[in-house]
Amino acid sequence: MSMAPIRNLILVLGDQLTPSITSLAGGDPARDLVLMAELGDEARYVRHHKKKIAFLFSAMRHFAAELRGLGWTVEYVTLDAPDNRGSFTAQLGEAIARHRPERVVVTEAGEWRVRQMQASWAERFSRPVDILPDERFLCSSADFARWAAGRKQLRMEYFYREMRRRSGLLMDGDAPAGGRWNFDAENRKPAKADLFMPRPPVFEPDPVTQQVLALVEARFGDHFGDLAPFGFAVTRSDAEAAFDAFVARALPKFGDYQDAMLTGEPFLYHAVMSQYLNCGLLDPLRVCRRVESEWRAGRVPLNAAEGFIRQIIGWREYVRGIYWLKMPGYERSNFFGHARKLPDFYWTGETPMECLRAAVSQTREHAYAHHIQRLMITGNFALLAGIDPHALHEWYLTVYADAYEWVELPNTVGMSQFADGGLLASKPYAASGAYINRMSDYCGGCPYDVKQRTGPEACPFNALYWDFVSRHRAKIGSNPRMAQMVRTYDKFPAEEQQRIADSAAAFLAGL
Ligand code: FAD
Ligand code: DLZ
Ligand code: SF4
Repeated sequence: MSMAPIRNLILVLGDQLTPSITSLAGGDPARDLVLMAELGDEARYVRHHKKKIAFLFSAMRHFAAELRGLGWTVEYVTLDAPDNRGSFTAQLGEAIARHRPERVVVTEAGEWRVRQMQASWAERFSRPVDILPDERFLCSSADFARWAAGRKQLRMEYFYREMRRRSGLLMDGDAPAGGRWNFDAENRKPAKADLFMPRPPVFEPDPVTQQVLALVEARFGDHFGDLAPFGFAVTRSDAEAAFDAFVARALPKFGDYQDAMLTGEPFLYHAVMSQYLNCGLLDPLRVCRRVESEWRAGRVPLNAAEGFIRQIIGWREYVRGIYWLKMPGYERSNFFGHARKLPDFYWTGETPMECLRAAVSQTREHAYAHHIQRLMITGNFALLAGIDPHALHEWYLTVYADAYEWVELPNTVGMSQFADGGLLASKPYAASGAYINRMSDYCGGCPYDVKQRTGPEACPFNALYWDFVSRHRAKIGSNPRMAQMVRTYDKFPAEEQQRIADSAAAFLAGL
């Protein structure tokens, strides 16, 4: 490429698809060059779901076009380009050697792994590398560390209230709108199949996406997941259209049915938006302000607006804070010492357990499962069965279109597996079949009997649950919310306790 000498080389990563991101905000389209690259290392550090790779490559290509439309010169290296070097460091080195920029500018990466690479570049390339903060979050890691300092327990609820005050979202002066901070108690209704269940809009692949789909099939055909049909939005305007559709059709019932699960309805009243938020196609704060205005205009109830905003300025910010507070090392947390191999059915979906079959099948199909499926089906089963939390972490990072370590790891290791010993969650999210039966219609179509506790026909979650309580009584008994379960177990007759241990062992032996 021939052009005037480059002042700054701005590297934009695949989850930084926001024109106002800090690396671009201080740049000058007339003098700076943007570099973006589709990289084998990034697609393979875990073997990502095919749909996730296609989504990101296509969104990156469309973002490069968006930047060119704004006057930027973008050097975009496709996966099959002859000068593709396969990794951030090698690709950057190649571009530096050719363009000899004064400085390299980049916004800090979302993952520890990539930040380590970024930190090595100045020395490696003998030139200044500006690593700028990612301002697409309400709370910086330094702010989170200040909030966490000196607290015995880090509870999301208190952090969330700070974020409400800081953002002014759903505030009436100093008080929370509606007089309460949290309306979660109203958000636990099981859903009923209904003819007018909303579905997220499907976007037909344009020629750019079609090219990417062919490339992904050729290069990553052996990765987990179905590539077709592909219907994600890959441009900012389509992602905004998907958000508009959610607001109009699903948001009003978002709160009520947040914890529900229904056969054949993977999306229910969820936003299906995390993949857009996490790569920068949608802006979290803008999305929350819009939801607040819908409530103020009387178009959605407060429990829906509050529940949605809490997920984004509460949970999403909180898990990121925990990630940066505890990395590196957090990925090796294993409070219960669990070491069992991840069962094959997490990849194949081939299990008679209907709830797990449904969750894995739709994950394969859509690269999506909603929160309660992740937490109370695949996560809960792994916890009860004693699966190695690191193997499970790699599974979640692989299979979901929204998965990046900063958000996935605390959700898996902390919230779902309690592997950090209770830093993030107030109790293990362990539940027997009764919970799944109450919140879903899966058990009706399952060969196992959810009402039986032991024996070959009993729902495996039941014996596994009580066996988990018994196995880990020393570690969970001091938790007030689990102590009750330990007492209940202790009241079972000795023969029943033996039947539980035998049933759990027989089931685990057959995994
Ligand atoms: P909705 O239910 O409609 O919620 C709206 C938005 O709130 C989401 O788009 C998301 O941005 C945010 N949100 C909701 N819950 C959480 C949460 N617990 N943590 C962070 N943000 C949240 N989310 C990811 O974005 N990436 C992940 O890799 C990821 N891994 C997870 C792994 C496990 C084991 C569990 C239990 C949860 C994980 N989550 C992850 C959180 C949550 O399940 C997804 O954000 C949510 O299912 C995305 O679907 P949605 O957009 O329809 O969400
Ligand atoms: C997840 C991902 C994938 C699959 N591919 C690329 C890529 O080819 N090029 C790129 O710049 N980024 C990709 N990403 C996102 C990066 O892995 C992401 O920037 C890091 O996870 C740091 O947050
Ligand atoms: Fe899942 Fe048990 Fe219900 Fe079957 S009976 S769907 S295994 S909870």
